Amino acid sequence: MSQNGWIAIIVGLLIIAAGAWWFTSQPAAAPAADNATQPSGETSTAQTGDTGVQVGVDANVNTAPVTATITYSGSAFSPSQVTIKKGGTVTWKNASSGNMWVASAQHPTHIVYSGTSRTEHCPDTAGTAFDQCVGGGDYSFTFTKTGTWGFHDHINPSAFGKVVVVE
Ligand SMILES: [Cu+2]
Repeated sequence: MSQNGWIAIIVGLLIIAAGAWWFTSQPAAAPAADNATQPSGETSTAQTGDTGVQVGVDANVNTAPVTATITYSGSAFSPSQVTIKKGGTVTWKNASSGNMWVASAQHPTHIVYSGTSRTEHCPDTAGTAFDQCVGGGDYSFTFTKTGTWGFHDHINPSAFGKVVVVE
């Protein structure tokens, strides 16, 4: 019985030693796997997602450019939509072989941006009406009103687009 008792103690110590070895050797590998999968898969994605949304909203408000360039091919504007900050300037490059006449919606009056019709505001020497007022080459306009402002080529009204002006 006493021999069995010693055997039991030795076996018990071996089990404890094996358990201690297992616990000390296991964490070395396990946390590495945890770090590789769980934090990046769960915690870090959640944080990135939250942060990303926050930054994305701020970025849209704060990083709207103050200038934009739109190229006209003669049949279409590219890009057809741009977003700029209030006070920013959009330049239309005429890459067509003919004339371009950029103007505010609505064709043919061009009344939407300025509140005045084409016959009232052309020629607009102050440049406050969103209207090129004549067929020609490149055109630039500085937007002082927030909103979504449609435009078109008055010579070819099937070509159109919009300028979004944000605060
Ligand atoms: Cu027009």
